[in-house]
Amino acid sequence: MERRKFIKKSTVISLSSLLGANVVFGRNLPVGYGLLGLQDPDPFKMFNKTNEMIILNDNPWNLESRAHLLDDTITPNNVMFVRNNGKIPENINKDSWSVHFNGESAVHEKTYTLRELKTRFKEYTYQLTLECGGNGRSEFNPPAKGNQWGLGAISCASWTGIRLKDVLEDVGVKDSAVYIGYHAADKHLSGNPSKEPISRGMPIEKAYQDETLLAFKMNGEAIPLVHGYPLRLVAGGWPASVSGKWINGISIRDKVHDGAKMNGDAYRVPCNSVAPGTVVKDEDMCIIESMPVKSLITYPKSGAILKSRKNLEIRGHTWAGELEVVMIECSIDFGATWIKCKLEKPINRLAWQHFSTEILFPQKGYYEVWAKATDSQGVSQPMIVPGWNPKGYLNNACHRIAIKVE
Ligand SMILES: Nc1nc2c(c(=O)[nH]1)N[C@H]1C(S)=C(S)[C@@H](COP(=O)(O)O)O[C@H]1N2
Ligand SMILES: [Mo]
Repeated sequence: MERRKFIKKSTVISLSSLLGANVVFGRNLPVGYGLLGLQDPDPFKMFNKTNEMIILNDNPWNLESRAHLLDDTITPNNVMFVRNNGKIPENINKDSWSVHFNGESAVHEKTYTLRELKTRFKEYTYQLTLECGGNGRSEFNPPAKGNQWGLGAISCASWTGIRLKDVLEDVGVKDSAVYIGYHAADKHLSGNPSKEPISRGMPIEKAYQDETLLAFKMNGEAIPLVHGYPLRLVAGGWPASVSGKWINGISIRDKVHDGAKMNGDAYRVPCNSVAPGTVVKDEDMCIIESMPVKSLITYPKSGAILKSRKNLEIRGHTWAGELEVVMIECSIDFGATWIKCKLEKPINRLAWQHFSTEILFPQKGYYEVWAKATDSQGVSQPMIVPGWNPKGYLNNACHRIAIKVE
């Protein structure tokens, strides 16, 4: 009878260090046995995220944050949402990375290495709000297909890079230019190399804004791979799909860019509002530009219990696409009355703003705290899910949290 072979003690020790835990019955492991704990790709470890994030999809990877995780004034990497349309590029070499500029409205075709971009152009740092156009999609009825985002597809990190406009001017832009389109290194899920998973862009005016960056740092460090290393576009205040990750090409177009996800229902909504469920003709759909006014209560966590009747601090962030938020109010009586909260100015254009207030609840019981922001054009957040659209974009309904006072 053949004796079963068991793995060596030294192998058990190295497995334990990989797992971060002692393999207690390691001496019973036969040679060649694959430990489950090692086989599972752990997205939290892989992407350096807290395991409180919500996995919406693993092919492609999509992870959502939660309101209470987003309490920091600047969103750290470990709680920043992840949105991918294709396969994350592998084996990126920053030393050979380059970006090719072309298009009908480019005076010259030109290729820059990443090093040239970093050394030839001036560096800027801005805090920029990136919200997925589909943030809040899960609340639409009839439901919309796609990742069922709740509240957590929003971030405001500090981005460092060069201005897209500086590079565009160096390339030379013809008067005929109306749009730029981006190209990136991620691969289509089908595996077809001639298909791009996403190739969106922005009007030339947005490309020329001071804050529109080709960024190579996030929160002072190299951008994490999943967020676009080594170079990404950041166009704050617009649906984050405009902020292409892993950028290796920019086309200067004489028409609206027609890359992947620029047409049909993708990142487009009915130009005029429609009844829920309506089939909308292609020519009646408009590309989403500046995102609507919105806010998020990040402290306390919904469901918090106050052990006695005392002042409770409420705080969070608010943003309004390209506009500023000028007022934010809270209600503890289901919207019957509202109190104004303290509101900070944005640190720079297109950064989210912080708000806070203190609430003394009148008596024991169950409450909801609602927050409602108003932008500089006098437009406020709706109480309920607004404007149905086929893909469930732009849900900026008020955020509510539950509080129990004992
Ligand atoms: N190359 C590339 N860029 C991309 C995407 C993508 O799939 N590929 N997704 C876009 C979308 S839809 C969003 S919401 C943001 C998400 O950025 P994040 O994953 O860094 O949070 O990246 C955008 N840029
Ligand atoms: Mo998105």
